Amino acid sequence: MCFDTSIASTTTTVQSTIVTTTTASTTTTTVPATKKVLGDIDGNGILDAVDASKILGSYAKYSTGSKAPTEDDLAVCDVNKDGYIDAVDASKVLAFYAHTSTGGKLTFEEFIKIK
Ligand SMILES: [Ca+2]
Ligand SMILES: [Ca+2]
Repeated sequence: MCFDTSIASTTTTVQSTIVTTTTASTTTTTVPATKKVLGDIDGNGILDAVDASKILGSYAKYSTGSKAPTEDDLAVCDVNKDGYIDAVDASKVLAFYAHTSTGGKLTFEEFIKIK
């Protein structure tokens, strides 16, 4: 007699236990490095006297020579791109602030180029 090979298809219902692991997403509130806006030190999207004074603060900090500005500092604070964070950068921000507050429509980049 022939052995019946047709195995009764055992429908194995694999009970996939969907484990909803709530991964505690540590939301680090660090601003992405790509979102650096020239001159906007405090990152509030507005260039104003606060940013200018922060640039001056950086200038004071770095002028002692005890600490060198980081790439990020330079990227944001060195608005005229001369490699130094100084009063010139702060005054550019202030001048731009004056420009925008009097209805000026130039972007900061455009403003730096012509002023
Ligand atoms: Ca700002
Ligand atoms: Ca500069």
